[in-house]
Amino acid sequence: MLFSSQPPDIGCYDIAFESTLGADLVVFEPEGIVHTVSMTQETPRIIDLRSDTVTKPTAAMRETMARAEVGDDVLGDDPTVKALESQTAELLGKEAAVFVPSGTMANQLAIRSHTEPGDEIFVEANAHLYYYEGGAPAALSGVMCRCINGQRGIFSGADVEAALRPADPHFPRTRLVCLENTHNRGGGKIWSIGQIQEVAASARKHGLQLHLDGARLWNASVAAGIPERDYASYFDSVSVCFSKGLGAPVGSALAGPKPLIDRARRFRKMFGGGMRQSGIIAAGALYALANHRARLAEDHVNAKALASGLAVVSGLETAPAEVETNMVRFHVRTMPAQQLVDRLRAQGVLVLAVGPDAIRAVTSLMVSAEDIRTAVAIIAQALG
Ligand code: TLP
Repeated sequence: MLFSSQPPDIGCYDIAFESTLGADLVVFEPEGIVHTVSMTQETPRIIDLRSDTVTKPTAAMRETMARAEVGDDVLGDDPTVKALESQTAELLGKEAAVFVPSGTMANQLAIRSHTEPGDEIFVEANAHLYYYEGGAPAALSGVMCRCINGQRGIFSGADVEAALRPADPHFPRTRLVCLENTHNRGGGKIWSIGQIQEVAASARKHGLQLHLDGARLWNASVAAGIPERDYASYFDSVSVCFSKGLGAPVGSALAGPKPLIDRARRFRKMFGGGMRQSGIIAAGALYALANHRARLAEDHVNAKALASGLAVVSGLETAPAEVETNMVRFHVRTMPAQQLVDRLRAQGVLVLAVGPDAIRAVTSLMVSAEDIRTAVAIIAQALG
């Protein structure tokens, strides 16, 4: 319970730590009558497939966070943050890592640390760090982005070669090539090691650095059975998120060689990302690394099941064979995507429109196999 002795006035208090959905409520009535109401029957369950960022910390994670040893991390005093940074660096086979509040900050610190204003970076046209980060490469690093059109986020060494221009004062200095694995707008697509090797070889031939947006590298690793450090070995820097499928409430990291991470730490302060007793949230990330990585396989099974269920719903187009991790993208043929999103919301199923006729659904530890079956039925009904 959230309180121990004196009941407050009159009201309802959520006592479930795992989730407020389907939770029990303690109800205080006049005359000091206290009773518990199970909401499981009465409240329709919300099935939240908008993102894996909606994951809430479990009771065990919260307990670990509450007990975390902390200190002032900007002064280098937080033992839990230090433990997370060294464990992340180790997992990714890098010399050092820096803990940051968000995946966006990790990516933008990488760009800022690899470049100087006026430089050019190569990004895939749908890359999160270009498409979804508020124009940050221009605003925070003063770089030019040269877009490469990929196939579900994947491009080739030949694409890198084709985009390169000769060293000439007319042109910006090209410094960095960025990849994303898994690729968000590519529908959770995994880069194969062969594809990475090929792009890395072209980049290296021309003296370019490589950054990986590995917000969901954990998913790629579990799905492909390839350790994170094997993927990471082709890159100078790698960003990872603890706050997506891993289920930590906050936090990401940037890993790489020590001089680069020292430089990123300086920019972290400049960007306002120096946190103080951040061991509280780092503890959630450490818990997630230890306990929530292997279970991502369940999310992948659920995403496949969702796509297979939707494949036979008329009015939709989906390709179950393209589902490699925890994301499903489907197209709506009979109404605008947003209209279906609104109808589904009214029925307790949350998804996101990612184009005029495209919808994204993401599985995570917040949804069960049964939720997936329910969601398919509700989506079929909303279209009917
Ligand atoms: N992605 C979010 C939204 O911003 C779209 C989501 O719901 O998928 N890299 C990748 C590949 C991402 O998908 C995201 C978040 C980030 C970086 C940024 O992470 P945060 O939200 O922590 O800044």
